[in-house]
Amino acid sequence: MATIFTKIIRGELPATIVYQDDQVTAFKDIHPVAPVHILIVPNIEIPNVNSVEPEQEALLGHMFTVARKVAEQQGIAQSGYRLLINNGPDSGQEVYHLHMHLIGGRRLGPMVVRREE
Ligand code: DGP
Repeated sequence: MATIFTKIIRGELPATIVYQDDQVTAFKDIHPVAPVHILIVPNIEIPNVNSVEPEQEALLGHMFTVARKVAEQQGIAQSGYRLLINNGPDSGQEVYHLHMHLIGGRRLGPMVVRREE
């Protein structure tokens, strides 16, 4: 079964794609938490960081150069942005196809809200 992101990458489901090459695809998050909220996704299915392999290091590094390009394209390279990867249940990962959130366009506040124990 293809993941929902694979279907977007193949053009089988609609999405606003802002960048695509033979290794990664970047598209707007359907539930944005900020004015800019883009998902940068490898074209191959890697469930999450627990599954990454040493031979995928070039691909994983490429996700960062694409993040740089997309941040510039979206006009937030200088104002700043956050890159975030959820991994597993405690993180709230919903889609088990590795993806980097690129979030910006406003002051983002603390990375994780401190919880009173
Ligand atoms: P995560 O919790 O890190 O697994 O984030 C999954 C994100 O994917 C979440 O912010 C919403 C987004 N998302 C889920 N389904 C779709 C979809 O069909 N299209 C788009 N563009 N984004 C989606």
